[in-house]
Amino acid sequence: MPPISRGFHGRRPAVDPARVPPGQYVVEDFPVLSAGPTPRTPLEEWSLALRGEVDATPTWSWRDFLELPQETFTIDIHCVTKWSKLGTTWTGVSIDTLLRGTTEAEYVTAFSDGGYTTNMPLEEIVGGKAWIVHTFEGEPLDPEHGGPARLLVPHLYFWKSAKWVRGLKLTLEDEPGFWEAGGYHNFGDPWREQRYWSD
Ligand SMILES: Nc1nc2c(c(=O)[nH]1)N[C@H]1C(S)=C(S)[C@@H](COP(=O)(O)O)O[C@H]1N2
Ligand SMILES: [Mo]
Repeated sequence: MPPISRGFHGRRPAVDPARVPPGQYVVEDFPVLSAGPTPRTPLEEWSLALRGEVDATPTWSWRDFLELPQETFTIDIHCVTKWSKLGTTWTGVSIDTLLRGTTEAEYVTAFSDGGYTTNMPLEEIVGGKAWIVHTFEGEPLDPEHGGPARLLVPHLYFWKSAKWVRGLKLTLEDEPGFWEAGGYHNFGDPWREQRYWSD
């Protein structure tokens, strides 16, 4: 028996404070944050596309997508509304695997069923830093969390991780996405607390 009661907090795994960006708190649950209704695209109609300034603009069906090399990894995620969730495990396809061919593009806009968009410099999603994921903790990703597939860019605030993603548009110029045009920071680094335009 431990000498001191853990009180009303219950049993919690120890948190390494070095993993929690400034102003964030750690949650055990997985909050849902969606700007609109959850789209339900049947898998037979689903596709993933590369568009814009890239010399190969492939489209993958659901089956094609699942046949690409898959990676399973465990990572921390940080929402601008201040929750962080540590040690989440995902399976999906690295953006490096999707981006064939050369590109002059400097920026990328992810686009989703339902019209959501989010933008970032292209270099933020290559080099093993981002994936399109379809499995969370070994189970198909819930529609509420972006299933069948979402972008995952864990080193930026979670609004960059577009749910229900259907493609990536590569661009020469930066094009602010849904929340970026609505007052959220254009880059969104949680370690620099880049939450809003003014940060
Ligand atoms: N398509 C789409 N993607 C989205 C959003 C959205 O409203 N639509 N919300 C973003 C925001 S603000 C956050 S914090 C995360 C929330 O993901 P979750 O609901 O899985 O926690 O998804 C991001 N991706
Ligand atoms: Mo968010």
